[in-house]
Amino acid sequence: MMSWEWSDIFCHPLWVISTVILAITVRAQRKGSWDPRACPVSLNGKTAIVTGANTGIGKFIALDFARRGARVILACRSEARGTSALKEIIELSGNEDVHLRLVDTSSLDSVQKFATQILEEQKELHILVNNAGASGLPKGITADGLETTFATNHIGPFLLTSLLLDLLKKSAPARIVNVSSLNHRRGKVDFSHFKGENLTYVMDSVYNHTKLHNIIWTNELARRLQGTGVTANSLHPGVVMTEVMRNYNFIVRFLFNLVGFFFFKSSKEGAVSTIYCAVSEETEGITGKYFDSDCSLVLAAPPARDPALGVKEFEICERLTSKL
Ligand SMILES: *[C@@H]1O[C@H](CO)[C@@H](O)[C@H](O)[C@H]1NC(C)=O
Ligand SMILES: *[C@@H]1O[C@H](CO)[C@@H](O)[C@H](O)[C@H]1NC(C)=O
Ligand SMILES: *[C@H]1O[C@@H](CO)[C@@H](O)[C@H](O)[C@H]1NC(C)=O
Repeated sequence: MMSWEWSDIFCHPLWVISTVILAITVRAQRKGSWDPRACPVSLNGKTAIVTGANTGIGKFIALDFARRGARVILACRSEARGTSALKEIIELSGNEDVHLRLVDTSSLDSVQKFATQILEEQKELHILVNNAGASGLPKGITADGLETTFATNHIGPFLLTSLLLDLLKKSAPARIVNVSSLNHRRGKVDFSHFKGENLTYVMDSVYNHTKLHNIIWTNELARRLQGTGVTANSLHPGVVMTEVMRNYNFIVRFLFNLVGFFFFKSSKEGAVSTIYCAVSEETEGITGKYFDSDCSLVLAAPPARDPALGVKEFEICERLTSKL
């Protein structure tokens, strides 16, 4: 009679060896992407805003801009976490012109206040990185009557960008960069989602929808900005070990970290495609495009490239944010 244990399977040398080979192969594939350290572009005299800059890739994006000499505004939700990121970025970059401003993108009121403050304080704005986003948020409706993940990842950033658009135009050439995700390919367009209708909360589905809307919106924005000197692009940062996962339970995070140790990018690596869109000479003047995590130009999913959907997207987002 044969008997076996799970450990016989999982600890089998062949399994271990093939996993290690696979991990090394996958890691090796990350090489060859654009290298921010080799990019000489200076941001002296430029002003940049990075949302969600207190942690993960947002922090590395902000640090890169600070090292290039930009005035950097960290747009963060938590004052405590924002302050510690601020100190760290100033220390590492030696640039004192880095500032913390608070915003919670899930609240239209908070976005409005943030934008008002920026418009009062800044004469120019050259780079806006919409990086803040969350996945795995519990089901819920915000005070504005919007679904929580949609409000945080999409409608809040939409309003923020709209309110800062004139300042960006005035400062042209300027760049808007939206951190989307490969997950957008699994997203579906149903505008009733914005108010929390017809949604199922499984396997990141809501996050995936919001990331699709990010690109639809960005592309329509790019069409509207033709000729203004302001560009708008979106990108996939890569599968990054970030605190986007912080809303998941311990087990999910543990597994994510375990797998991630081998296969995922660090936050620093995840920041690269955003920095590429925001500062590189290669992307100057490029607009309405979607970049992969290795900085290559790729086609977003078909709905994201549909101009008719873009028009509708704009109409609906404007209506939802216009009661202010
Ligand atoms: C979404 O839900 C509403 C009711 O909340 C329903 O009338 C509508 O048909 C649904 N739409 C889709 C696409 O299922
Ligand atoms: C969301 O996207 C991720 C990554 O592409 C995928 O693994 C997951 O299954 C998607 N969720 C749904 C409900 O399609
Ligand atoms: C860029 O595109 C849209 C998606 O939100 C806009 O809503 C938003 O202004 C901006 N942000 C992100 C994260 O994509």
